Amino acid sequence: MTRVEVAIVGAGFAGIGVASALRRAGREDFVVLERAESVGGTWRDNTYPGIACDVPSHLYGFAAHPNPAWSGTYAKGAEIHAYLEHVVDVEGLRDRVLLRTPMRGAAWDAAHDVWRLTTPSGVITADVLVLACGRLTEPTIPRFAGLEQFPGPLFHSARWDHSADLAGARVGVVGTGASAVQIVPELARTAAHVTLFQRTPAWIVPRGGDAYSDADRARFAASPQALEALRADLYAEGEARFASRAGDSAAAADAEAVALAHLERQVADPALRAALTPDYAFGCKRVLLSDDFYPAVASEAVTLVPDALTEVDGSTLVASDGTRHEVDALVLATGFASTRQPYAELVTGEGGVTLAEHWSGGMTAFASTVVAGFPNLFVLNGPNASLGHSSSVLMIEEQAGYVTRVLDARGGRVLRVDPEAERTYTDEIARAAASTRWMTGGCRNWYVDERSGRLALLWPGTVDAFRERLARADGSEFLPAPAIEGIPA
Ligand code: N01
Repeated sequence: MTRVEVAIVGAGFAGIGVASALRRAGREDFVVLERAESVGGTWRDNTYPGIACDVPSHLYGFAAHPNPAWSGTYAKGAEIHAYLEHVVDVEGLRDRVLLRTPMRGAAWDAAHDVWRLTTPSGVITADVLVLACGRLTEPTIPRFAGLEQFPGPLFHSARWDHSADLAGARVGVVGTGASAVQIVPELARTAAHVTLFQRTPAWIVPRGGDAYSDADRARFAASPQALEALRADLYAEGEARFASRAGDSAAAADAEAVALAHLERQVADPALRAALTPDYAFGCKRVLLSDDFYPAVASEAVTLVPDALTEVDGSTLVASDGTRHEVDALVLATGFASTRQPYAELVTGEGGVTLAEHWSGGMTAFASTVVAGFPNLFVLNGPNASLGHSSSVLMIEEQAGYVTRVLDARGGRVLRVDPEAERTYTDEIARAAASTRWMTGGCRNWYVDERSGRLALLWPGTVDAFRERLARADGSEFLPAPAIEGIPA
């Protein structure tokens, strides 16, 4: 049996971020459980053609690990995966990461005030449990009638089957989210034909960006100050973008005009343009950045079916308008189970209540990080910790800072979140979210819990506001330790 102070579950950006923060704060007694063969989370799992990050590379990394070697304004998926491997090495975390070690369950042992984690290689006992399991990890596969009988290659965008030869094949793609807009232009270049099923068009703005030259990279390497200044500029640009994504109608109208002009410039056919024009508020769904999606859709290589896929009949895909489309392969870019995280089923807190039960009306946590009924537990990237306007890594860094601060102040005490603090914080979020486009924009998005209608995934503010909110958490979110008979509390 392994005994540690802190067990972190997941070795993606969040797990690596919190492990680095612990180490930098002088904590050594921790392990990171990773179910897969390597670290990297999203950037290990998503290997589809065209994968890149649509957040600028110099903002999409840890502040403590600027990377002068990024290939361009937007990093490719494989580079980001390599970056995370590099951070694990330079932070000295390699021997702390237990690969191929899934958490099968974690239960609070109230008799001993510890978490007991079940893994295939035995039980790990930890004072503190950090869930850094990701929030877009579990592919959503819609239940299309006949899907199982589809005769050709069939896979989800996050489980790309590189053994499938799609060059020269007729490929069906379902979905028009951030993954699909990167995949479709690549497939349009290589496949015989692409048939794209669009249930809801996305708002798309120009991406721009350049490859960095060797001279750029040398300049970044020679001047850490230049890199820091670039990151600060990108941060400020991101924060300025918040208004257009949230509730400010003037800012949204400006951004919407940019998106419509982009569509008009890139798609000449009015009927196709109409089919690609969203009928819900700008910002309600994640705004996408792409310069090559519209040209691909407008090209001969792609047929846009402006309807949902509803049925699979052998190798024929049937859309909700009844049209039938023959394909050889099928790619499901249908997103992820965001509101019901599978890890929540595995974690049992006080009184035998699972995290999934506690979250039956949607995920909640005080400071987006600590949960009533789950002592000494932290969740990263879970309730209200995602962003629609800037880099998620910034949020992870803030949460990791909160974890180390709280642990430093803990002493030996068990941290029990005051349920009232969690409720008040949740109400605060609901008030801030109420007038935002995520709630009022007339779309379906992965940020809102379908059971309660609450904004459960997104932080409804700027990164600065999150930092300020966490700074205001002064420890009163935790219940005082109960008095022990004979010893004053
Ligand atoms: O998934 P999604 P994603 N017929 O849920 C459609 C991040 N990300 O993998 O909108 C037809 O956005 C569904 O339609 P609708 C980013 O945070 C980041 O693309 O529900 N379509 C939708 O169009 C992003 O938000 C990067 O009506 C069907 C699509 O499937 C998140 O990951 C890159 C359908 C799912 O879109 C998820 O993006 C990639 C059907 N029957 C991803 N069923 C970066 O660059 C579902 N759909 C940082």
